[in-house]
Amino acid sequence: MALLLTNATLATMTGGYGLVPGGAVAMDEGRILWAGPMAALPSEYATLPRHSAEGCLVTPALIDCHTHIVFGGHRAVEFEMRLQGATYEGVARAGGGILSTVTATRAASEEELLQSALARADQIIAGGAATIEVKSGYGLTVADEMKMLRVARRIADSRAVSVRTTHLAAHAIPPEFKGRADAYMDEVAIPSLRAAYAEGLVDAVDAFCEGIAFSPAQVERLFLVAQEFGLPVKLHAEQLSDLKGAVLAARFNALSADHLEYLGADGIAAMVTHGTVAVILPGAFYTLRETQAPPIAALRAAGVPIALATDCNPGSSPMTSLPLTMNMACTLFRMTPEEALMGVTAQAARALGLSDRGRIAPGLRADLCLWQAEHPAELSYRIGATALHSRIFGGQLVA
Ligand code: DI6
Ligand code: FE
Repeated sequence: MALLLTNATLATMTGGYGLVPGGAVAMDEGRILWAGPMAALPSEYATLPRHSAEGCLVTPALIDCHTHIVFGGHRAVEFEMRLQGATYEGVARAGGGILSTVTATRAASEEELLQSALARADQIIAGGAATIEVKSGYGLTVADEMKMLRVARRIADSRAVSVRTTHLAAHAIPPEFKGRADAYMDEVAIPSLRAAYAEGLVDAVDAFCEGIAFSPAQVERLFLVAQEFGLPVKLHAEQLSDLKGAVLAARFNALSADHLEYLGADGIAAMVTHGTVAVILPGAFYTLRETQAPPIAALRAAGVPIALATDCNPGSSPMTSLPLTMNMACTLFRMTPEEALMGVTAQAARALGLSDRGRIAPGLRADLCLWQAEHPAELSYRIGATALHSRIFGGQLVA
């Protein structure tokens, strides 16, 4: 159905905020036909059915480009342990952490996983998202990784949201492979990628490159298989130490390298050369009470696109709000509110390899957010408030 959205302050996110006061957006068949000041509306769109934005700020719908929202159980007890002095890495090495979520995820049925994932998706959507990336990585068997990816795909069947799936079997080494990470790569991570790809369940491939997870050499073997399938790669890199994961990822023309607290100058240079987006995850930094911030100023100076995401996961970032993510990125990392909004729209789209969304421009998907706000900086400025008025998804008004 065609629609003309009127009486809006547009933030088109084309080269910065791209503010258009008194703006309108014409759309049809799920796509934006035209956007600009109402005074300049081409006559061919004047007869479209109208919907007033009632003076709302209108932005591209937000994109959460890094989440782990499919999982069983929760980790509130680990949260308490860390408050009593345990560390994230210590809990992981003692067999808790990610592995406790693996146990709960393996035990859960596909239906149970879907219900809990939908509850989290609903919260992310309530913060303005229309596209959510969802990773596997808590199954760690071929069957359980496929189960997670199937659940991820099903989220889009029952909600007004697009889902992009990422295979992350190389997330942790399960107990049955303890001390045998290479065998895990050969017997689970790579076979599960082949099987999930054959079923059409994979849009991208990711891994956790870290002392408590996989080495760059192990990740490279997985990336070679992704390359064979023509699948784009991403990498959890430099979160807790500098293993030169970003250099490796960039060499494979990765869409993004994510976390990056310990990223060095060599990683930044490689990301510039290969157009790899930096995905910054302030929720994990905050939860783990990290002290080393990612090198935002150096990334900015080098011209690396910077995206933001919730990293919603039960261990290091039990967070489901992109507006709160934006606030944290500004306050903790000194990103500007404009960079933060770019980070959850245009740059998040790049981090997913999606050129059809993330800005308000002709030809792009008509995924929009209407906010009870006058200026886009308000979205980053408020703490924990949701100023979302309503959304338009694929050209249709949704609550
Ligand atoms: N880094 C993270 O922050 C999440 N995964 C990863 O590789 C944490 C996952 C968890 O603790 O459950
Ligand atoms: Fe993550």
